[in-house]
Amino acid sequence: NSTNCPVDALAQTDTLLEKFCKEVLEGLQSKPKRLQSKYFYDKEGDRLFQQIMACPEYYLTDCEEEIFRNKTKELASIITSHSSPFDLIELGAGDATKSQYLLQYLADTQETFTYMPIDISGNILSILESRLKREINGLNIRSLEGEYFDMLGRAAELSHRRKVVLFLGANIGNMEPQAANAFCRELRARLKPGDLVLMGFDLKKHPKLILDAYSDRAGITSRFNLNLLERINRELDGEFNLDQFEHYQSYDPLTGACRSYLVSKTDQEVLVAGQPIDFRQDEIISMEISQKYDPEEITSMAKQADFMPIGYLTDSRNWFLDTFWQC
Ligand code: AVI
Repeated sequence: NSTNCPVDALAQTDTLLEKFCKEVLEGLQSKPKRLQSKYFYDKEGDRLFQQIMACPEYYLTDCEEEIFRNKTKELASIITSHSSPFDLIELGAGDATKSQYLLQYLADTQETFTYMPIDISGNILSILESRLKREINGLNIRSLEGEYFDMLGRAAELSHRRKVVLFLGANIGNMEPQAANAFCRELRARLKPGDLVLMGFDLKKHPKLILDAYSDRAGITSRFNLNLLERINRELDGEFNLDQFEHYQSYDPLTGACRSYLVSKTDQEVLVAGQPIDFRQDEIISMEISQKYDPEEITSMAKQADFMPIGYLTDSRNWFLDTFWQC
């Protein structure tokens, strides 16, 4: 089977690395070629994503931060309106810049809860954990490294309180719309009546604003995409020449799909984990979707997954929306 990894060249016991290898080879042997954006986030990818969030064109973080900074009390009151004790679980917590406002507020108002950040990057979790312990007095924190649902299962073993699940930063947009619907259904199936979800969506807006956010002038988004090829070189004995690929971004206002690609500049053969991968000049690798929604689509996504939308908050420009869904 040509998609099998030559695992003898790799650490046999390292199942994460084996999965990475298998999924990379499957993606590069598909037509069209694709890679999964969840693999962007190694140490260098984490660093580049921090830089993207600080780019003037990348409005998403500023918008959601504005909601969490200016509307902390409203957010907290929806969470605590159900008077039973809760734990806060954050899927794809990253550096938790936005949720930190909420955590601080809940800690200041004497709520007793455990914060369980889940992320695929152990590197970002350890940075996060030491910062939050330093900055929020007495915060109970239990980091969980791994894929969302594996770690949600682990969180359910550790917590017997009502669950409030945060899924912020428009992370849902990094799934194809059908996969996002399936994700919401699965999330609902794993929660119980009374549990709450707080989810962040980037809204449809002027196409140029969206396209600019993903093709910043400083070229950081381009490096962020190319870093996955570099990661493959580092971890899977890849032989990509980064100069032979370029970043291309598109946004389709009809569907709300904002997509990134890497384009091969020449005909070339690249070895990855010992397997030859052929590229034609101008052939693309599909890298990431950042889907944009309108409020009606968000409501119907909630309903098809059997959640009840109970409230939402937006930033002052109406560019970003955080919605509460009740189980
Ligand atoms: C993490 N995620 C929501 C980001 C986004 O906007 O899709 C990742 C990203 N890709 C390029 N820029 C930012």
